[in-house]
Amino acid sequence: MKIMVLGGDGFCGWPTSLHLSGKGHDVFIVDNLSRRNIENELGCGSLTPVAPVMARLSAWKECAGRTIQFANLDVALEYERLLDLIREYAPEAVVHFAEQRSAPYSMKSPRQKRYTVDNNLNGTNNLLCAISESGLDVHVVHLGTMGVYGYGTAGIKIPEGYLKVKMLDGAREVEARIMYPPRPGSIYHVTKCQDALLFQYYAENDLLRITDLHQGIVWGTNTPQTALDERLINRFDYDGDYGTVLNRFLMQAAIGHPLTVHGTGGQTRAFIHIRDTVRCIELAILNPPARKEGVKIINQMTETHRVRDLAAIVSGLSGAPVAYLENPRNEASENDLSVENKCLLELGLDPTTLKKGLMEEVIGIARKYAGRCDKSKIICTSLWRQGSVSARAQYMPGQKGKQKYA
Ligand code: NAD
Ligand code: USQ
Repeated sequence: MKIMVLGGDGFCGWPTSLHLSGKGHDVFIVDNLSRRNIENELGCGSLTPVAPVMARLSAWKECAGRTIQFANLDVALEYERLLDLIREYAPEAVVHFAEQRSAPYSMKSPRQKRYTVDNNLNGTNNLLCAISESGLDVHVVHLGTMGVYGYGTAGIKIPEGYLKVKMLDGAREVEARIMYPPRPGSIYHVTKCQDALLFQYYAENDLLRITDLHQGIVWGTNTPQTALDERLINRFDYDGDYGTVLNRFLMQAAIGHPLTVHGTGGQTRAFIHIRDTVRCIELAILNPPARKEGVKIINQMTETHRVRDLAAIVSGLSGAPVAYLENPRNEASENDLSVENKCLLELGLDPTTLKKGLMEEVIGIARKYAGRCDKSKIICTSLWRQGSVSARAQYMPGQKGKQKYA
């Protein structure tokens, strides 16, 4: 199949591109390298040494004998170029990763809030509008987030996108299937909820075929393809803005930093290993919805965990102490989360769950590149509400009285 991967230079997009190319698909990456620019803005890069994009592509050609094409293009700003590219390449599927994906970054200041909204919503609308204008039958596979649902606050197992409800019209009861009510917890998550409305509209009005993958937090770093050669290595975000919780804990364990639990660590979240991410995306591409079916929504996660339980597991593995920090976010201090993930299991996914060996593999990679870590970037500094206490204020290296250790 001909597959265009928007955001194919990123953490999920790069291993997905290699996986699809390795499976014999013809892959075309589109990326404006904005994530590499944000590294410069934040003064913090990937823990692993990520090669320049052209070096990555020639290393893949050398190792796998496969060519991946690349265009440096801003999906949110360069509509005509995107349209021309879609017309020329005529992909059968477009995988859409090309968004600003960090919740803390999206809450940093008005500039980042506005950038996240402009970038994510214009990018998604441009893609859908260009496919419609091209007249081609292209299946869009979008990477959405479990965070659109609000993490189980309704007290039921979270269904895959749609909810069966009974509505009361006076004494009359009416049954309906509605989209699960959105409950975003950051500006970033707001953009994913709004993407969903764009998908609904273009699927109904323009009959586009769209799959929205509501993905949990991705952990791990390498896939069999990215491990082939150091120039193919995947990025490993560890900083307070882009690093996600489990990879951060594993990296902190590797360098002997206390594990940075926010609040009580009672937040329960959905997780998926990067090796399953790439498999799920291929399954989604191979099983598109029919033209008039509406948006197909799939929960792309394999397990749920509470943050403090993860900290205890990683601490048990490594001996790292646990630091309970003031939570810089505005989120429920405790929540239960139960999620339906039948779709992918029925399509044949054999889930990779949290295993000692896999966690040790990540710790090993983090140890190997520990010298590249800037410890001053570890603590989260982005605040959900101005004036709230930052995690940094709570964590003062050398002043043990300021933090609580488990
Ligand atoms: P990432 O930041 O590593 O990758 C995103 C890529 O998109 C980057 O290479 C960036 O340069 C590119 N990009 C951003 N805006 C663009 C634009 N306007 N034009 C062209 N390219 C653009 O993020 P990631 O972790 O790979 O996440 C990819 C997608 O998966 C995101 O949409 C995110 O919401 C979703 N997701 C990620 C996770 C996770 O844990 N990483 C979990 C759930 C969902
Ligand atoms: N947390 C800590 N300590 C840390 C980092 C995070 O306790 O050092 C806590 C946070 O407060 C939060 C939870 O861990 O309660 C998850 O935080 P995260 O940074 O791992 O994940 P999140 O901000 O939700 O975002 C990540 C990705 C995003 C994706 C989302 C999926 O960056 O792109 O959409 O996971 S989900 O969480 O299911 O919405």
